[in-house]
Order: sequence, then C-alpha cells, then structure tokens
Amino acid sequence: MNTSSKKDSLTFNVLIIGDSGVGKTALLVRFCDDEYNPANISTVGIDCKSKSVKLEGKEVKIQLWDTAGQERYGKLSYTYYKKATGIILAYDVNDRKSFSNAKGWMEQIKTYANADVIKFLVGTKIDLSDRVVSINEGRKLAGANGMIFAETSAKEKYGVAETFEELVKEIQKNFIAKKEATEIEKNQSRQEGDNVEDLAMQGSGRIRLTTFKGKKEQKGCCN
Ligand SMILES: Nc1nc2c(ncn2[C@@H]2O[C@H](COP(=O)(O)OP(=O)(O)O)[C@@H](O)[C@H]2O)c(=O)[nH]1
Ligand SMILES: [Mg+2]
Repeated sequence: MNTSSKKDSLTFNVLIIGDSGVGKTALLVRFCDDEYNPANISTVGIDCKSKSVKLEGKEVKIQLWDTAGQERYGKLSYTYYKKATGIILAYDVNDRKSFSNAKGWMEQIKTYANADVIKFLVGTKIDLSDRVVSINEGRKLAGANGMIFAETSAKEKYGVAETFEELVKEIQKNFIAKKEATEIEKNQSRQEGDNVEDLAMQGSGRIRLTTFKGKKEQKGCCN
C-alpha cells in the first residue's frame, strides 16, 4: 500500500478517474466541502484536495487527486496509479459511453496500479431522469473487476459521504492487514536472524554436526 509518513502523520492517496464531465470534481467538492456548483468549472491539470479522517484513533490525511485533461485513458501518468491507495472510477449513469469507457480505465488500473489498491466503481448523477445504465449493469461490471460499487448524486448529496466512508474503511482494513503482515515478516526474519546468530556463535562445529545428523537420519530411514 502506498502511504507517506511525515513525522507521525499518515497520508493516503486516492485517485479519481473517469471520462470528462462525469462529475468527478463535483463528487470531490461535495465530499470535501459539502458544496455543489452547477456551473461546469473545468479542472485544470491535476487538482488535489485533502480531508483528515481518523484511523486507529489517529488523524490521517486522505489526499484526493482529481484529474483533468488526462480524461482519456492512456493520458494519465502511470505514477498517479502507482501512488494510489484507493482509486475511484466514475461514470455517468446517463451516459452510456462513459460506462463503456470505464472498461478502458479498468485496464489502466490493472496495468499500472498496485495489486492491493482499493477500487471503487461509482455511477454518478442519479438525480437526473435520463438514466441509461442500470444499477445492475454497474454492479455486475464492478463485481467482475474486483471493485466496490456505489451510485451517487453530488447534486442531491446522495451516496457521496457513504462512498468515501466505505473507501476509508477499506483503506483502514487494508492498512491493518498490511501492518500485521509486516509485523509477522519482521518477527520471522528476527527469528531467522537469531538462528543464524546461533549457528555463527557456536561455530562451524555446529554446522558440521547438523549436516552429520541429517545424513545419519537419512541413512537410518533408507536402511
Ligand atoms: N444533475 C447533476 N449534475 C451533476 C452532478 N455532478 C456533476 N454534475 C454536473 O456535470 C457537469 C460536469 O461535472 P464535473 O464535476 O465538472 O465533471 P468532471 O469533468 O468529471 O470533473 C457539471 O455541469 C456539473 O454541475 C450530479 O450529481 N447531478
Ligand atoms: Mg473535473
């Protein structure tokens, strides 16, 4: 998992991708500032907003990377994928093309992101009455690609807080699992280190003895 640690504080990077106009910025602004601006303000370059949340009782920073101008897959630098702890792939439920293109975005995730990245597929703008992508289609695509599925309306505040809440929970689960795995690894290598030290301290005689013992056992077994 990709985290950066500065003095004791943890930062997780979340990347938001998807076609232009699907509502990535609106989603982010709703989550970070609880605001919605109906005017189409184009994101320029890569915009980053952050929000602090609690993780294991400690404050952690979720850094959200909003993309623009790179909204055709293949245009976004692979380092953004690599640095991501979580990725939100958004499509507009009223725009079939943005949903078809989601598959292309998924290929980018598979190619460049880390295997343990937390992936969300999010259908946006469900307040509109022009829906062309059903909830089941979205769910199915998400399931087939190991992604968590959600639908939102940044305008009507629907599902946004819940989506980010779940994302943070998943990051937390992943973080704890990773931490535990690292502890186990550390303990194992410490034990292995002890053994090496043991052998080194007892000199080559011990090593010879071990070899000899092995051979003796083998002999007894075969005869
Ligand atoms: N009705 C509706 N319109 C939305 C919603 N989210 C975004 N929009 C509109 O869709 C347009 C594009 O949104 P924007 O966030 O800039 O998309 P981006 O290019 O993916 O960042 C803007 O005019 C938004 O006001 C939503 O939840 N409901
Ligand atoms: Mg934008």
